[in-house]
Amino acid sequence: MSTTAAPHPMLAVAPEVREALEQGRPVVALESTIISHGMPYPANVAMAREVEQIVRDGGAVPATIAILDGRPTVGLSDEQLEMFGADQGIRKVSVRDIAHVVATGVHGATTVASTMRIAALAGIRVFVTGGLGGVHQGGHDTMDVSADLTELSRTEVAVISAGVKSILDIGRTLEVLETMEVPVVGYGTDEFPSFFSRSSGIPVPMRVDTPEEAAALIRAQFDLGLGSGISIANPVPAEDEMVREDIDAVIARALADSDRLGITGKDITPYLLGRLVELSDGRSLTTNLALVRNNARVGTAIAVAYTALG
Ligand code: PSU
Ligand code: MN
Repeated sequence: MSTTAAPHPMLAVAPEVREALEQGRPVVALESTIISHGMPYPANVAMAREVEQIVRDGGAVPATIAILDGRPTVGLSDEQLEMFGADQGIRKVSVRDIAHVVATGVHGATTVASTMRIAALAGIRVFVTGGLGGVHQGGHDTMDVSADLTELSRTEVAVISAGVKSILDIGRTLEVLETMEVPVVGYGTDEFPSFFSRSSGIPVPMRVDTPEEAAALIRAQFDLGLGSGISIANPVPAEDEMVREDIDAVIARALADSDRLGITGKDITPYLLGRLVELSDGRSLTTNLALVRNNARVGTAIAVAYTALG
C-alpha cells in the first residue's frame, strides 16, 4: 500500500505540498532544468506557470523541484519560478552534483535524474516533464549516457515525457532502459515517440490507454518493490507535431555545430536545445511547449488515478 514516509528532513517542502502528501492527495513533481536550461526566457517562465496551472486544473498539487541556497526544495513560489527562468547563471544539477550544491549553499536547477531523486525523498511518485535524457549520438563510443537512465533504474518514480528526441540515439537509449529493468510504456501508442514527432520507428514494449491503466501499472511496479522507475511515453498531439524530415534536418545541423564547437558533457543538451530553437525559427519551441502541456494534462490524470487506488 502506499503509505508515504515523511519527507526527508533536509528538504524544504512547501506547506501546500506537504499537506497534500499527508492527506494522500495527488501531487505532481516538475523539474527546473527545463526552465533554466531547456527553453529561452521568458517563454520558460510562462511555461512553468502554465504547467502548474494545468496540474491544479486537473485536481493535483504541482511541486516544482530545485535547489535554493543549498536546500533541496519541493514546491517553488511564483517569484522563484521567475528567478530560475531569468538568472542565466543557475547551475544544471544532476544527481552527482547535488551534494556539492547543497554543501556550498548555492542554487541549482534539477534535471530529470535529480528531480526524480528529490521527488522520491519527498514521497512523490508521479513526475511530469518534456523529454528524457538518454544515450547521446556516438554515446557507445564517448560513453555520454544521461544519468536520467541510471536514475530511472533505481528510483521509484513514474516519469511522463514525450520520449527522446533524435539529438540522442533513441534505439540505444531503449536498449539501455531494457537492460536497466525500466518499464517503457507507450501512452495510447505502440511506438516510442521522438519528442517533436509522434513516431520514431521503434516499438514500445508495452502500452496503456487510460490514466487508470497507467495507475494500475505504477501500483504493481512499486508495490512489488521492483526497485526501478517507469517511463511513460506520451506522444505530442498530432496537430502540434513536426514533420520528421524537417526536424531531423535541423537536428543534424545542430549536432554538426556542437561537434565543431567541441561542446561536451553536461553542456551538450542545453546547447542543442537552444540551437534547435534558433535553427527552426522558434518552431521547435512551439512544439516543445505543446508537448509539455499535453504531458501535464496526462500526467496529472495519472497522478489522480494513482492516488484514487489508495
Ligand atoms: N530534454 C528536453 N528538455 C530539457 C532536457 C532534456 O527536451 O530541458 C533536460 C532535462 O533536465 C534532462 C536533461 O534531465 O536535460 C538531460 O541532460 P543530460 O543529457 O546532460 O543528462
Ligand atoms: Mn551527458
